[in-house]
Amino acid sequence: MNNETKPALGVGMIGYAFMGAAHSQAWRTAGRVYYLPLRPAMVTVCGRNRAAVEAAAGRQGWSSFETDWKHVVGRDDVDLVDICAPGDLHAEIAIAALEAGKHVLCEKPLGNTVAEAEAMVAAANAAARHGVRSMVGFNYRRVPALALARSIVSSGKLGVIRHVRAVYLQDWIVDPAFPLVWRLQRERAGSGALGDIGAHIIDLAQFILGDLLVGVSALSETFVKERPLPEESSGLSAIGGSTRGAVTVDDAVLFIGRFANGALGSFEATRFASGRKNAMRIEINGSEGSLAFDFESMNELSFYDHTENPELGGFRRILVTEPGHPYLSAWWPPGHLLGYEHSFTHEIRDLVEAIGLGQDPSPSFADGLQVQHVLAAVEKSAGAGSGWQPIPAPAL
Ligand code: SOE
Repeated sequence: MNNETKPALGVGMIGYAFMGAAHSQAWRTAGRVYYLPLRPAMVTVCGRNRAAVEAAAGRQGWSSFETDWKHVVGRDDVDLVDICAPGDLHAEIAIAALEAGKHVLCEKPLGNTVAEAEAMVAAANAAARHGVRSMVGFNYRRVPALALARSIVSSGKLGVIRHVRAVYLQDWIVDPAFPLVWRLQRERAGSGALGDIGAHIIDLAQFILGDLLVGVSALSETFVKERPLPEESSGLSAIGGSTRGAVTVDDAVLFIGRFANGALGSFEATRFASGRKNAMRIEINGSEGSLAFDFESMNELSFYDHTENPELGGFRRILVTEPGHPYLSAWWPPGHLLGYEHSFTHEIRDLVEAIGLGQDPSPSFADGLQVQHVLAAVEKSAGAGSGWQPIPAPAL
């Protein structure tokens, strides 16, 4: 039976910018590459600006468009609401959708605060009792090389895990003339680099290790304190009536952490790593070996086997394109590579498969809440300057 004869899963997406475009690509593709128990139907996309969302509907492949998310949640032809809106809208939309009996996919981070995430988890748990499913969109878990890293660690091949070191480096706001977009406003985004890209490496480290952080100590910085207001500066408070506003989130955060099983972690998330566009790297060191991943070479995983003869040993490159590698069986012959967008197709594939099989997708809202707790702990530590030991200036 091909996918065309499967029952439809009506999808309504809120938001149509970068994440909306990435999710649209996945909704268009997943059912054409994988056999799914349900056929995704791209029913409607929602945005406040009518002209812009109508154009997005045509460009991204949605059958209709809405300008009020409440209409999406109320539509009988929508079975799943996909939230690709800024973080300040996640909780309200997700809770309303779950209470209306709609499955929910919500972009990361789950909410802007722990309280919001807790309310979302409560709504998800109540909805799950009626077979309504929910997932948070940590898409990098579905990069095949990172899914492979998890299976290697869980196999015990690396032995006892001692270190995780992860960075997520961007540079899109290095120019102080870059405007005060929503990602730079606490009331919209919840936090800056920490919640936007730091959330990814926190989730990835915990996912690959199968272990949770139990404590952190942090530093953060806002290098550029104010920026020009964007055109649509609705609700932004200009500084002294000027055309500039205060940046109310972190530009960069560095933190260390300890995992429940004893591993030590070091993490860096910044939007000021000049020259690094979307450089996400993670390395795991264990008593028997190590793994290293660099998103700029996302089809590769470096593996070091510490049990090998050191004179013949060293990191070797695994090209993660074999049919037996995670997600690869549906794609191309070995050596033909995948991209960023495939992680979203894999995410949607796993979500639709779980819904069709009556199972809870992963990562759950509860997983998203756990990341939210780490984000809050990092912010609290950075704010308290806890553990900070000043170095005396050299005598002149
Ligand atoms: C912006 O930093 C961003 O779009 C993140 O929000 C995404 O989660 C990341 O995948 C790419 O960069």
